[in-house]
This record gives sequence, structure tokens and C-alpha cells, in this order.
Amino acid sequence: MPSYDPKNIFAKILRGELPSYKVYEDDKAFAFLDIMPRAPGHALVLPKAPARNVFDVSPDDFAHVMGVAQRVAKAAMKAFEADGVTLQQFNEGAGGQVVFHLHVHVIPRKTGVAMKPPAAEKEKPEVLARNAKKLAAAIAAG
Ligand code: DGP
Repeated sequence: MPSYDPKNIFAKILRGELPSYKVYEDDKAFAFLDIMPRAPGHALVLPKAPARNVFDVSPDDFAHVMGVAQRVAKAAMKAFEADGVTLQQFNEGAGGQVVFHLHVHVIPRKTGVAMKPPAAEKEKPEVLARNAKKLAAAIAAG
């Protein structure tokens, strides 16, 4: 497996070199909106420590990221009046991974509404800003 590349786009977001629509941060994890959402409120949860994917992440960091994903999922149900949430996590190109810093997708779902295809369309900045504010508030409310 290739080694971790610190030039990947999520590493740049984590270092603050690129902007993001942040919804949550603690000492070990960071969460922000996917700019090409498969449904409104689609968020990504990352470990802050470098990890390419499930094959090199520490079990502790992976468990922490899943705990944060659970918290984001519960908040997304309220913030977006969702009927369910889809969690996705891809590993290596053959596993569907495109950005090589481990991340968990948290995708709010409505009954009968299909997800858009992956990375189909960039959402408008004002929509992302509004959704990030709603989700961040719901996460903070716990
Ligand atoms: P994957 O590695 O297959 O889980 O896909 C990467 C996801 O990251 C995809 O849903 C689109 C999203 N994405 C790609 N570039 C950016 C970016 O610059 N910012 C944000 N917020 N999301 C991105």
C-alpha cells in the first residue's frame, strides 16, 4: 500500500491551508461538509493524525472517528429532519477512495430520495454555509 501523502486535499484542510465548512472539532477529530454532497448536510469526519485509510489508522483514532460520526449522525437527523443516515467509508481506489486521508461520510437521508452519485456536483457556497451552521449547532446541542 502507498504511504500517507501529506499533500492530499484533506491534509491541507486540517493544516488550515484550505478552507472548509467546519461542523465539529476536538483534539483528535475534525468534521466538515462535503462540497459535493450526495444529499443535503453530507458531512465528512476525519482523524487529525495522518492516516491513509483503514489499513494504517490506529485503532484508537478509528474508534474515536466512529464515535464522532455517531454524534454527527444523531445531530444530522434533527438538523435536516432526516428519516435515516447512511455512513460510508472507502479504502484504496478499488474500494472507492478518492481522497487519501481516512474519512467517514455521514449522509442524511429522506425516505424515497436516492443519493446523488459521488462527487457529482459542487454545492453553492451559501447552501453549504447554511447547512454547516445548522449541523454545527445541532452537534453542539448534543
Ligand atoms: P472518497 O475518497 O471516495 O470518500 O471521496 C472524497 C469525497 O471528498 C467526495 O465525496 C468529494 C469530497 N471532496 C473532494 N474534494 C473536496 C474538498 O476540497 N473539500 C471538501 N469539503 N470535500 C471534498
